[in-house]
Amino acid sequence: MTAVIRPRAAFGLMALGLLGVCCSAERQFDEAPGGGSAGQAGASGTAGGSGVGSTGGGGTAGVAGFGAGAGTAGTAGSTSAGGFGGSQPSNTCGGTTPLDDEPGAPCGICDSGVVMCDGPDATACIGEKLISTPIGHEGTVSASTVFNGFPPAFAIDGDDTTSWFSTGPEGQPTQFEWRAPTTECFTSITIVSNDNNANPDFREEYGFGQVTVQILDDSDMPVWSETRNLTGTPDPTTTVEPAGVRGEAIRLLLTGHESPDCGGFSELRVVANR
Ligand SMILES: [Ca+2]
Repeated sequence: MTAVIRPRAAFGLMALGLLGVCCSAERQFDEAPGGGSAGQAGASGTAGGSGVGSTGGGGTAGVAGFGAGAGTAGTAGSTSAGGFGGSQPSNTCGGTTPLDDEPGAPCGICDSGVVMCDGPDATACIGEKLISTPIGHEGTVSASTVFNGFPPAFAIDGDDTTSWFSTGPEGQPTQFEWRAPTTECFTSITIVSNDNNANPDFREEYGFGQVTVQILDDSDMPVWSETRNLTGTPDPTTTVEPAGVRGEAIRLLLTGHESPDCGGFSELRVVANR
């Protein structure tokens, strides 16, 4: 290393010439210009978290060497690996697509099923009851009027040659009620005419002009209703399909009596999902 002559060195040379030896001064002069040690490499950055997708942080800068001269620069820390791509889950099934129905909620006919996950981005209605069951014979029946010898029970005996008959118009709709032992999920209600009555004389002119079918809840409040015309005679066999309405009774409001002294039908068919 070439010594640079500085004022202090000049003084040293001068002192050497004048005073002979000044070792300590010369030793300091020889060692001072040496370079510092290399800086430490920066630490590697921390990898980004899984699923977040952010890039990992850069390494920290190397530490400069010590000493009078600058040390070599520290090596920058290696760049960390980026996080895995993708977005964070945003629905309760683990996917990112908004779900149509929330898992755990009731679903299906009469809320008989439960919404469950069907993969990360879909749901399905599980456990829905879809078995159509004829239950007309399980009910108890009554009517606002009864023609002697033709009781309401004739309308649920499974025989379309027998009919219930009322005593004719009564200033308000004639009512026929069917009541279940417990709540049912109604899907179909059919009124069968007198067309096949055992007595041919009863087959025509003993029907009605219109029927309103109501489903009643356990407080006898209507929760569903549909009105149908019964044009012609015998009345057309008429079916209404509530598509799954929970209730405990069915009420028919019958108007437009075809005869002033009698009117009825042969069967009330009731279907429920169980
Ligand atoms: Ca019958």
